[in-house]
Amino acid sequence: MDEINKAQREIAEKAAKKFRHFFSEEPIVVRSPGRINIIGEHTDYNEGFVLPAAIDKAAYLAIALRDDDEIHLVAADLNEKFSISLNELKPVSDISWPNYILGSVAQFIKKGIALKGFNAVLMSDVPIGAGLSSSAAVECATTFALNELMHANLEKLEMVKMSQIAEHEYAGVMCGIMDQFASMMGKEGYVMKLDCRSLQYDYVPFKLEGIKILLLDTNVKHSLASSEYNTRRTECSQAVTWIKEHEPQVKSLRDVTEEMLDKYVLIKDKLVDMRSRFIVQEINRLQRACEDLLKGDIQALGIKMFATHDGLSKMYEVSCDELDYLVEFVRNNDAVVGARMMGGGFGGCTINLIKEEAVGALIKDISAQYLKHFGKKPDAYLVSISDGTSKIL
Ligand code: GAF
Repeated sequence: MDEINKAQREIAEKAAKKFRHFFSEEPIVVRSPGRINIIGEHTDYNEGFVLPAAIDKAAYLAIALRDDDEIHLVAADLNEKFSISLNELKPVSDISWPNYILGSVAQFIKKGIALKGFNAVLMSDVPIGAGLSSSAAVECATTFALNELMHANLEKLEMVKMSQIAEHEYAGVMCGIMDQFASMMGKEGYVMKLDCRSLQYDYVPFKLEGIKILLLDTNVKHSLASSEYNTRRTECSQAVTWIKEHEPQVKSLRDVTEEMLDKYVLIKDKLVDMRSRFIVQEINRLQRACEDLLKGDIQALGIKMFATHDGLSKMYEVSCDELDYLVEFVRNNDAVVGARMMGGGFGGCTINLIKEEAVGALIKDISAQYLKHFGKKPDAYLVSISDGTSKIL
C-alpha cells in the first residue's frame, strides 16, 4: 500500500472507530476530497471551462443503514449531533453541516429512489470556509455512500449533479458544477479540463518538475460569499438577456465576445459590463492556459494566474484586502510562478505555484508580515492532487 492510501486508510479507520463507539455496528467509510482550481474562476455557471483537481484533504463519512426512517448524524470534529426523520426532511437553520448531508438525501427522494434511515459519523480535514469546497466534499461523500448502500447504480456524473442541487436547495448557494465535479471525479496527478456546458472533460497531467502547490489561507471566512455569489450570477444573466435581444443564438456568456459587450451591455450598465467582461476574458484565458500547460510553459501559465487574480479583484470584485495582500506579496518573487485567489472569494485561500526549495522561507516570511498587517496568521497547506470520491472501507 502506498503512503497516500495508507494515510487515507488511517483516517477512515478512525471514522469507523468513532462510528462503532456511537452506534455499536460496522459502517462503510466513503472518502470525498476538497478541490483546488488552477484557473477558470466563476466560469462554471456561465457554461465556460474550469481546470480543477481533487486534493489530499477530504471528508470521510462512516455510515450504515437503519431499519427505520431515522437519520442520526455525528460531526466528530465539531462534537455535534443531529437527528431527523426521513419524513420530516428539510433544511436546518441553526447549524450548517447537517444540510450538506440532508440535501443529498433529498435528491434520492426526489428521484423516487427508496431510502432507509441511517447513522453516520462525519470527519473532515478540509478546512471549513477556506474556499476548498468542504461542503461539496460532504455532499459527494453522502451521495456516493447512499448510492452504494441502496444499490442505486447511479453513474458518477449523475451523483455530481445531485450533489450540486443539494448545495442549491439545502445551503442556498446557487453554485456551478465545478466543486462537486472535482470532488467526485478527481484523479491523482491530473487536473480536469471540464466544459461546463457539455460536461465533457479531459484529464490533463499536472506534474510540474520542482513546483509545489501551496495554498495560503487568509483565515477570513467567506461569509459574504453566498449572497454576493448569487448576485454575480444575476449580473451575468442580465448581460445575457440584453445581448440575446440582438443575438438570439447566445445562450450564456460562453457565447459572448467583448464586441457584443461593447455594443449591447456597456451602454446599458457599466457594472454588469465589467462583471461579464471578466467572465468572457477568463473563459478565453483558460483556453490559452491549457495550451501553456500542455506545452509545459509554466511561466506563461503563471502570468495568466496573476491576470485572473487582477480580474477577480478589480472587475468581478470578489477578492478582499487579505487575498490581495497575499498575492501582491508574491507577485515579484521569482520562486513563485503564479498566484491568485481561488474559489468563490471574499476570503479563503490563494493558490501559489512555487519552486519547491523556496516553500519554507516564503511561508515564514509571509506569515510574519501578514501577522503584522492583519493581526492574525495565515495558514499554509502544501497540497497534492488526489483521487476523487471512493469507498475506502
Ligand atoms: C464556488 C462555487 F461553488 C463553484 O461552483 C464556482 O463557481 C466557484 O465558487 C468560483 O469559480 O466554489
